[in-house]
Amino acid sequence: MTETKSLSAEKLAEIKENFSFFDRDDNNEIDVEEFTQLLKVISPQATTEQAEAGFAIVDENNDGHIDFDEFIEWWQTCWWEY
Ligand SMILES: [Ca+2]
Ligand SMILES: [Ca+2]
Repeated sequence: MTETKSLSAEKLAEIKENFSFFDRDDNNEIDVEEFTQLLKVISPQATTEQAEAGFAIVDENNDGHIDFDEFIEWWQTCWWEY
């Protein structure tokens, strides 16, 4: 699932920066609360229900956290209005 090799170092650094920004407690994982805040920044009209549904999709291994690999996958596929 990791396609990090196809990403430029620049792109990877940019994603990492975003990941760190939204990982407010710096534990290298994004929990559902952090994800909800993230989604509301990207998409202000998003509801908490949408955030929770989105979180479940991004959290591919269902451990209740989005790790950096999962974040990269999602970031590449979901540009929306960002
Ligand atoms: Ca976190
Ligand atoms: Ca996960």
